[in-house]
Amino acid sequence: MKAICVLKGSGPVTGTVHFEQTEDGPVTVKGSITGLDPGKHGFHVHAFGDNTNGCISAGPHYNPFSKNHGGPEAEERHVGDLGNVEADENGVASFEIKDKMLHLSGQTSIIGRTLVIHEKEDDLGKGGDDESLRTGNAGGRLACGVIGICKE
Ligand SMILES: [Cu+2]
Ligand SMILES: [Zn+2]
Repeated sequence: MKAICVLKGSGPVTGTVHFEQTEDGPVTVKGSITGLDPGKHGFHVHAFGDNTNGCISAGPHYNPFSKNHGGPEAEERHVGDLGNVEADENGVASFEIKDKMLHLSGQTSIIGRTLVIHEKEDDLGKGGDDESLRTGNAGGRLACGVIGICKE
C-alpha cells in the first residue's frame, strides 16, 4: 500500500512525502521539504483531512488512543507523532523515517488525515509544561497536505 502527501502553506515551504507499508510492517515515510529555516521542525499527522482555513483546520495530532504527546520512539505518544525533521543550511529537509505506529489501512489508518510541518522543534513531550504534552511546543504550521492513496 502506498500513499502520498503534497505539503503547501501560506509561505515558501513546500514538500512531497511518500508513505509505504508492506503487510503489517512499519510504514516508511520518505520525502523532501524545502523553504525551511535550517534546524529541526516538528512533523506530525494531524487528526482531520480538513484544510478549509489552512493547516489549522487539520485539528490536533492524530491520537486515537488518547495518549499524551511524545517522541516517535516513546511508549507514550500520539499515533501521529513523527518527531522532527532537520533542514540543512539550504533549508532542505530530506528524510526516510520508519514508523511502527502508523498504518495505511484499518481502523487507525492515516489516509485522509493531514501531515503538518511546523515552525519550531518538537520537544517530544519533554518540555516540562502542559503544551509539551499536547503539541511538543512545535509552534505554527508552515505547510500541510492531506495524505491520499497513490497508484502502485
Ligand atoms: Cu503538528
Ligand atoms: Zn503529538
